[in-house]
Amino acid sequence: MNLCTCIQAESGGMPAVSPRTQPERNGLVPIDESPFIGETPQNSLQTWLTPNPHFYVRNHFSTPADIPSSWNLVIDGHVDQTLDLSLEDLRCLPKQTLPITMECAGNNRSDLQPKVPGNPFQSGAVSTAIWGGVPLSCVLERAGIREGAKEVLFEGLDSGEPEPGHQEMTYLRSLPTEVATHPQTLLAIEMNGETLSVEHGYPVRLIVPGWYGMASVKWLRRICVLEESYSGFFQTDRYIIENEDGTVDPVAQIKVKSLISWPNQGESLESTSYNVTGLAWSGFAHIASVEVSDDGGETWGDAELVGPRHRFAWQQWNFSWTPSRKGHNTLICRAVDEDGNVQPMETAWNRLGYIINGVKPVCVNVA
Ligand SMILES: Nc1nc2c(c(=O)[nH]1)N[C@H]1C(S)=C(S)[C@@H](COP(=O)(O)O)O[C@H]1N2
Ligand SMILES: [Mo]
Repeated sequence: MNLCTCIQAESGGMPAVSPRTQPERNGLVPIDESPFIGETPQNSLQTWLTPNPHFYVRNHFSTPADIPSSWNLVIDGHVDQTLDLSLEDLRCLPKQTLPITMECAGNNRSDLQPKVPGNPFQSGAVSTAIWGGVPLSCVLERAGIREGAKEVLFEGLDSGEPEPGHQEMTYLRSLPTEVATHPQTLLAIEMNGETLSVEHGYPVRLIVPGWYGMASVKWLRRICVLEESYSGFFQTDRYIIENEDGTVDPVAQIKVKSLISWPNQGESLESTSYNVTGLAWSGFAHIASVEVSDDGGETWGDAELVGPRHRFAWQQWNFSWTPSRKGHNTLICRAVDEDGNVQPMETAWNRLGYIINGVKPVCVNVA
């Protein structure tokens, strides 16, 4: 299988795909300016924890300019008692910290063929932080979820027109009650030991472990327990996969995926042995194995899983590689999780450009 997309591959010259050269803003590679969207630079896809200034940012609307001093988090709807919590109230509740990888559903969208509209992310709309906060279940328990609850709806402080001409709205997303009450679903107030920054959702954001980023609502102002399913722009018009048979699946848990963090695209190498490094993740289970191929998937070698091993954070891996031929070489990796999910060779193309988890070739030139 020829996966390489380099123009000069056949001549054995340098790959046409060059490493990122865009200027960085706030440490991020800019994708859009208003609202600001930026992805993690390549050099921060080589570490287990993403430094806060390098954690990708994805906003649908402008960042809320100022958080009202009267800010309180309201928990209402189908509950025994409505709660109205200040940041101080939340700080007094039992705290949990957890390393969690967050990936935007549109990560790698620029790799899709044919092209689709939407933010043209390369590989950097994925990052990992240790999130600190209060389990949402603890707050919902205090409010008392009533019999018959079906979903929990989360509302952010940010608002705008989701697309030109559309009516103005806030960012709203819901979760099934069992996901909302999962012991590791967090109301996060800290990121890598620091107070949450405004761009990442200060004062409080939701963190849904193992789910694509759209579920982790930033700048929370209201949590409402519902007896019915929520439908709204960000729930049923976006973040859906339209199947060929006419059915629709919501985008939910992160599908198994891996990337090569070194060598970089277009790197020039000598004919000697190298340590290829990378990351692999799945929202469904721990990573079971990662394999690497330098012959388009004819043969595969097992990578070694290294570093911390956590259920909801990506797994680092190493692979010792000695190029067997000079000139143009293409490396690919693929991951398998402990539920048996295998990273596909090719992404299932979809109109809105989500869940782009097909293998991603890295081309290098061996002298
Ligand atoms: N209130 C609010 N929450 C939001 C969003 C948003 O636009 N508004 N974007 C979502 C999307 S699509 C992603 S991928 C993550 C990104 O979080 P980050 O900017 O902290 O990386 O936030 C999610 N939460
Ligand atoms: Mo996203």
